[in-house]
Amino acid sequence: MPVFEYAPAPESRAVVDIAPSYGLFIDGEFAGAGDGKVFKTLSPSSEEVLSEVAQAGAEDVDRAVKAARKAFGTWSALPGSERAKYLFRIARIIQERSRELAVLESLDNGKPIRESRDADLPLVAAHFFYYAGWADKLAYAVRGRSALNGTSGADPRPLGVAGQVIPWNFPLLMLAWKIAPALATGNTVVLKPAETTPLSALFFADICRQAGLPKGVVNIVTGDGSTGAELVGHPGIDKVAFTGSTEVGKAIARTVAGTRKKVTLELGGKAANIVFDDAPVDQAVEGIIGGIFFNQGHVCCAGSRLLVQESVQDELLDALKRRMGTLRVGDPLDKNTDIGAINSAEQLARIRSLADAGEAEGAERWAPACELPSSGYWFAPTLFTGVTQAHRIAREEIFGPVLSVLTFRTPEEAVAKANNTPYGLSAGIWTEKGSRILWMANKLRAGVVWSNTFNKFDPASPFGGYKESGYGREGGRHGLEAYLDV
Ligand code: TAP
Repeated sequence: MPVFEYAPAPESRAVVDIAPSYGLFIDGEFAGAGDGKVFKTLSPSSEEVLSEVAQAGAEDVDRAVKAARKAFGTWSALPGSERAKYLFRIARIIQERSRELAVLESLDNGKPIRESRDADLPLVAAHFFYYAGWADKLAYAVRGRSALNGTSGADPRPLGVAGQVIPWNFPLLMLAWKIAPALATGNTVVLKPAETTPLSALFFADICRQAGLPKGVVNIVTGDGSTGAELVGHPGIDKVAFTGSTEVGKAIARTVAGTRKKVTLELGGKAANIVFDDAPVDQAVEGIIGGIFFNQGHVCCAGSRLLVQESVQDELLDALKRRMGTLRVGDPLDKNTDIGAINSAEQLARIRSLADAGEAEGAERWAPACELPSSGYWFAPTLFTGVTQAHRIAREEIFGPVLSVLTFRTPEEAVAKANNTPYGLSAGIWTEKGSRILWMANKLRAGVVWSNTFNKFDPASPFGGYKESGYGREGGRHGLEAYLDV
């Protein structure tokens, strides 16, 4: 495997101007936390401190919720066509500033610039365009509603103030999934980005000002889990939208139980990517590579379990290993990089410990020869064979570039193994047989099933899980219902 030492790329770096410190964005203004607390955000590829960011406490969260409440009256009263204009404006500014935002995201998160530029940013803009289009058509947002209550043509009502908490793996994209439908439906928001990736949300706050969005409609409170818990528990919010781990999702469900708050949870996953013996090997290999190594495997719907039909196991694994040997790990700002930095020291420690557990439990570990950069957080693309369903690497979400390979003989066995997980977010099927795809898609307990592709996203398509992967849907028309009083 080629080795790429981390070397700052001055040219790309110059397109983004990161201030030495940032305040919270409340009621249209940036200001420090009431108690003056701050935390540092660093680049996981170099461990360089990028900026110092305000750590919101209970009083700051309270101020943000009150600002959102004050703004709700006028924002929700605007005709949908007027709200749409703001969302279209935001979408266009995101496109105009996409180079800057892509570099920022790669610096703060560690993801390859090719991915932030070609996947994250276009999808972020697409979400705002898509939901802008819905803002004046909300009477059609809830299926069957007009027929049920006879209010044909009347818009369903927004919920009020949404408290939104997002993770670090797709910082700006998760923000777009949350903020675009909330604003289109007339809600106002307080959003908390993850502690390790706060910067793109703060740049987005600047975009809101640039777009002339009325004060208080979007508020950004940066901080750690304690800030998230303050927001979720605040009595002034009407809706909680959370994306993150199943563990924190369960804690949030307990917090909001018995309150008036409506909640949607997008949680973890352990997807099966299922390859049948009639699948074109080269195409399947590309899908497996993209399924697990895209975004360093920090993807809730990552195809982290490869289920391969026994008769093609050897051929497929040979081709997969050859392809893994061509992956370039290193500087996220290098356009040739395939796998960037692991987002944090904590996440790296978790990936290492689960990979070590895989070896200790008897699975066979393989990685291409790979010397990793000396500073920053890195993990080589790794493959485990001889994995059984009892192994931790087959059961637990690793959220890193680690693939566990299991085999099956019959479609029934593939379905049983794929469904043998507490999660149910996504799955992939590789076969030439259309009837088998339909049969499998019906049997798989996964919110999204891809066939002969993987990790394909579209703002018009609903996304969400079964079982411990959460409840509620984001994206598409379904994503509007989560923000409407139906
Ligand atoms: P978490 O540790 O759950 O953190 C997610 C967010 O919740 C962060 O902003 C975090 O703040 C905050 N938080 C932590 N404790 C909280 C609490 N008690 N109350 C309220 N908020 C709290 O997850 P993560 O490590 O950032 O992200 C990885 C997980 O997200 C994976 O399990 C992944 O599968 C899941 N994920 C799911 C999806 C979908 S769509 N299903 C998409 C992306 C990621 P701090 O960052 O400061 O801890």
